[in-house]
Amino acid sequence: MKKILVTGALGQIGSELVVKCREIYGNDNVIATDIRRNASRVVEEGPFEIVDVTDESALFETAKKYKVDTIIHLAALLSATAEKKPVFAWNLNMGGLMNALEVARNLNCQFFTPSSIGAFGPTTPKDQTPQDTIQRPTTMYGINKVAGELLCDYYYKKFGVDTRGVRFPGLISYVTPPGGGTTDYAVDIYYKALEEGHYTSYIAEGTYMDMMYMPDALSAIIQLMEADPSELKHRNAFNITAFSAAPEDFANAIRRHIPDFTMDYDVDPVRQAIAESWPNSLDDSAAREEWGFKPEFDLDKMTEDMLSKLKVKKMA
Ligand code: AKB
Repeated sequence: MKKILVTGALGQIGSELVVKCREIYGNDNVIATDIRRNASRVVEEGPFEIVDVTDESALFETAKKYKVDTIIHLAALLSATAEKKPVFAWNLNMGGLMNALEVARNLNCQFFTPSSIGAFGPTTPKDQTPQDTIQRPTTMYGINKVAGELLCDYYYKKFGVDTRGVRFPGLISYVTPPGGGTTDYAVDIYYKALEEGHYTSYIAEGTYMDMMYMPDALSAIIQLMEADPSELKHRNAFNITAFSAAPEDFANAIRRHIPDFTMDYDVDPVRQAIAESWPNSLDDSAAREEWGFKPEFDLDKMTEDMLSKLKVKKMA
């Protein structure tokens, strides 16, 4: 990766990935794009352009203007919002991906886009879900993710576009909150623990999903994009996980720092149904073997860091 264009750069992943990539590759070599502008490091510290990913020519012109050789396509709706707006989700998630792949093909760019644990469904083996297994998701988001994985493989096989991807679990970060996901509770719980000492979980006790702290997610993207292509047996997309946890595991980890923290439940049937259709835990051995994926943060290490960073953020 030398000159990178990032779509959805102000979202949960983009707002940290752009900063990290600029540290590695130089400010001018990471072009951030989004459909809006805000006062942030992403906008202020390097090239930033307003681009709607459903407008292929705008995306193409921006990529051409900056002579990019890599596209990291992050603009998408998450699972819970996609369930509320399925047609909009299809148009944005699939239309945006198709446009970004076409730009990558025309400008000969390397390409990354994230898939998700949402690419699995109720008939997928739930525990230690294999890399290659049944993928019959029952959500619009999941359908978009499976179709996206296949489309990226197609562009690799048919046109030789160097497409790579991971299936992200729930991502936890203190920088930019996620919006409209099923795993968002695992971020909200930390904010509420510090603000109110209490959290009401919309996901039921005993519901396990894979999770990951953002620094591990960012390293995974960069490591996979830098990986030797001859080592990659898979491409779109690798299972990756840091740990599997249910709401009560987060509560117990938080209590080791805030002993009076309490949690109760008010389960949201829509997000609970989505969570129940997803795996409890992934087998990420293909990512470990093919490109050396190795997360640094488990639940306790992440909780310690998350709470201390959020305290500093609150004081600022
Ligand atoms: C969501 O909950 O929709 C995302 C995901 C796991 O893809 N965080």
